[in-house]
Amino acid sequence: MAVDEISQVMQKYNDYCLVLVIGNTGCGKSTLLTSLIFGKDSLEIEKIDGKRVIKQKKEFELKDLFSIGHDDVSKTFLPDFYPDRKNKVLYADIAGLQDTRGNLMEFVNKFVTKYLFMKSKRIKFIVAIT
Ligand SMILES: Nc1nc2c(ncn2[C@@H]2O[C@H](COP(=O)(O)OP(=O)(O)OP(=O)(O)O)[C@@H](O)[C@H]2O)c(=O)[nH]1
Ligand SMILES: [Mg+2]
Repeated sequence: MAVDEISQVMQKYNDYCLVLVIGNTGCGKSTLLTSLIFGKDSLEIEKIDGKRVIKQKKEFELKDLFSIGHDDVSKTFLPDFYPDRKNKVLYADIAGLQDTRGNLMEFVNKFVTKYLFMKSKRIKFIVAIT
């Protein structure tokens, strides 16, 4: 998702309820949203570099879902969106707090998240605590 596409998405789905997860980087926001949308069967456990990590199953990766991290570097940057047209819900996978990639990323993340809140008529958010 490019920066200029964010405003287009927010405009297109302006009557949808925005659903997002707020929490520190790496707390499982992308994983939780994937599970909320497609159910826990969309996920599997895989060993990467000797560590057990949760991943999207191959068939769900094809749907261009939210990226799940598997190392110590923050994964999500600019938000990825998934519109649930039946229920008029727009899921947004946003960057985490305390981004490991530095202050500039942290600043952009805060700016983008504030923008989403300002542009939404209705919001439901989950606070994830680790
Ligand atoms: N044990 C366990 N690991 C989890 C759980 N949820 C996510 N993880 C793992 O935590 C790591 C980070 O998950 P993400 O979903 O990418 O976390 P995030 O909050 O989106 O991270 P950023 O996008 O970097 O801010 C991945 O390796 C997941 O497999 C959980 O409920 N239990
Ligand atoms: Mg993420």
